[in-house]
Amino acid sequence: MKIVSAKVIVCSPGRNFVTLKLETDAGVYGLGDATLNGREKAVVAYLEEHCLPALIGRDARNIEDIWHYFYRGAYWRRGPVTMTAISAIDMALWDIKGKALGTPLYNLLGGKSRERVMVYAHATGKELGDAVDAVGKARDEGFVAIRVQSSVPGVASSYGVPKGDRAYEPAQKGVAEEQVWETAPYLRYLPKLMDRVRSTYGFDFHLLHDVHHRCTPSQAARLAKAMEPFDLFWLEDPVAGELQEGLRMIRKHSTTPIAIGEVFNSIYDYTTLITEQLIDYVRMPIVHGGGITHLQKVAALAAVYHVQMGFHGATDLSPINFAASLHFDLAVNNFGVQEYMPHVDPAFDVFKVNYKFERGYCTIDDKPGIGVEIDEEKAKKYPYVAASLPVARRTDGTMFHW
Ligand code: EZ4
Ligand code: CO
Repeated sequence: MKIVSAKVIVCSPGRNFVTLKLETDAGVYGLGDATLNGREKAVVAYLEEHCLPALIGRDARNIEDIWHYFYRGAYWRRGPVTMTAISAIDMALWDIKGKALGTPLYNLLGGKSRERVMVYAHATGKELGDAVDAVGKARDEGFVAIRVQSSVPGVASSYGVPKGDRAYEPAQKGVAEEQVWETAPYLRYLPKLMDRVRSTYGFDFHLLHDVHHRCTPSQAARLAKAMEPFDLFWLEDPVAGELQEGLRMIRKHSTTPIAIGEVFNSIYDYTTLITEQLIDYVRMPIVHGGGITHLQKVAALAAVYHVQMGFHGATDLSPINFAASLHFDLAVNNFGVQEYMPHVDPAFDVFKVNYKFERGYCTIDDKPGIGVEIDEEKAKKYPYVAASLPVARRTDGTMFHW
């Protein structure tokens, strides 16, 4: 089954998405997500200039070999751009395999370990009361796992809080917006927010929070300890991901579960964290972490150490990635939770999806392969818009982690 054509489709139905379409001489085609928020064109160029010419003519059935061809075959390996390109190729090949065999992806990954996938909602507020209300709203919608974020009093801009009444989308048109952040007031504020959430709604639901890389190791250790009375499902990205040693300090002081790695892109980002049992959940998504082929290896390593999967699922990952994640979540034994941020309507004008949300869980139908379709004519109605993620500075102007 030879790959006869490969093309990259860039569209912006509400936000930018990069999609890879591979066609075979058997008439079966596959789709893969290649979206890297704010760096979309770098992946497009890497695919078009460096990968796709070498892909034409290869046997689409040999997914493992093709993966290693693009991973080992690139002397300059790893990194988000390269790995996102490999992920897209890998997803499209698994989509082809499923379609060729007439079976959904989860069957190729070992079959269903569960019938539905627990997802967590985003509850966000411009102030403490709003955030608490947003948790109540998510509970009313049936969510059993909820991430809460809110603005911090006295801090100009906080991660995860939308402007006006729009849905939260961190990337903004043009060059990066510069935001102002300070960690100390946040450290004082977060326990108050969590206390109010738990005292209002009790403990019979999973509560999550994303620190978004904004603590030093000792601040993170202090925060994780302060979170213990609130029984978090996880504290996400407490320190910047590249400082792996930072996780040791958190573990010394607290048993609050830790999730990390939405910015990671290979198993080597995780080997120390998993084998030293410094984390509880893997966040690296299929779209940035080398695709299904590589995530299977990460999930297997994680399983040995009783670490669970908790895929990143923000709206800047396309519906193709979300569907692939649900197949994976259904299949692996060590599944924890899946992030769920519904896409805005125009995205569903372009992508026809095979999953649905119902009372706290997502299910996926049994269409072969990944099962999401793209309407290429509709995609043309939504041309690419250059956009960037914000950057953050401290109040004195020092560049900081966003
Ligand atoms: O900021 O995907 O847990 N979710 C997150 C996301 C990330 C965005 C960056 O593009 O941290 O909202
Ligand atoms: Co995050």
